[in-house]
Amino acid sequence: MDEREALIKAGEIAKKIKEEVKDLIKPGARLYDIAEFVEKRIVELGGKPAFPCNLSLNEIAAHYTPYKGDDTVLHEGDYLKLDLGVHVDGYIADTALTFRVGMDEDELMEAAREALENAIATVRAGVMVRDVAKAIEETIRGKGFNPIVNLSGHKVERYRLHAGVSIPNVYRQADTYVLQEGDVFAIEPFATTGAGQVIEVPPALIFMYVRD
Ligand SMILES: [Co+2]
Repeated sequence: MDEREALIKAGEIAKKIKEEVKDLIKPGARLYDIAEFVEKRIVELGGKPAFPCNLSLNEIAAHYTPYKGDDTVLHEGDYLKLDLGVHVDGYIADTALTFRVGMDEDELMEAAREALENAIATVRAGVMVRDVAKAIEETIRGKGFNPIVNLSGHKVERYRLHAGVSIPNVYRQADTYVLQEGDVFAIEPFATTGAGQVIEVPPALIFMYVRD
C-alpha cells in the first residue's frame, strides 16, 4: 500500500465511523461508551487510533477525552464535538464533526461546516495558508459568529499529527506557507458565540504515545 492508498483508507474508515456514530448520539449516552465504540471500530475496520477519541461538550472546544470511570452523559441540546483520528501505517486522517444532541444543525454548526467547505474549496498547490484561513474567518464572521483564534488546523505527516505548519481560523499576514502538491493538512474551523479564544484548563487527558 503506498502513501496515497493508506491515506485514502484511513479517510474511508473515519468517514464510515462518522456515519455509524450518529446513532449513539442521544440523551443519556455516556461519552466513555461513544469513545470506546469509535476506537473499537477503527481497529475492526483495519486502522489504528491516531489519538484518543475526543468528545468535547458545549463550552469545551476540543481535546477532552473520557477517562475510565467518567460518567459524563449527553443531554438534549448539548453541543458535542467529536474528533477522531485514524492511521493506516502511520498515515493519518484527522477529522471532526459537531452534533447537537436530539436537535438538528443550527446556525452555529452551519457556520463551522460552511467554513470548512469554503476552506477546502480554496486548497490547491500554490495557495498560501493565510488564504485558506481567510475563507474560514470570512465565513464564520459573515454568519455573525467568532472564529477561535488559538485553535488551528495543521500539517500532517507520517506518524506526526502536528507537523509544524498551522492553518489558523483567522487571516494573518505572516502565514505565507505555500501549499505543495502532496501536502496533507487537517483544516479545523471553530465557530463560537464567545470571544473566540480558548484557555487551557486541567485535566489534561490527551497523551502522546512515544514507545512500547
Ligand atoms: Co487536528
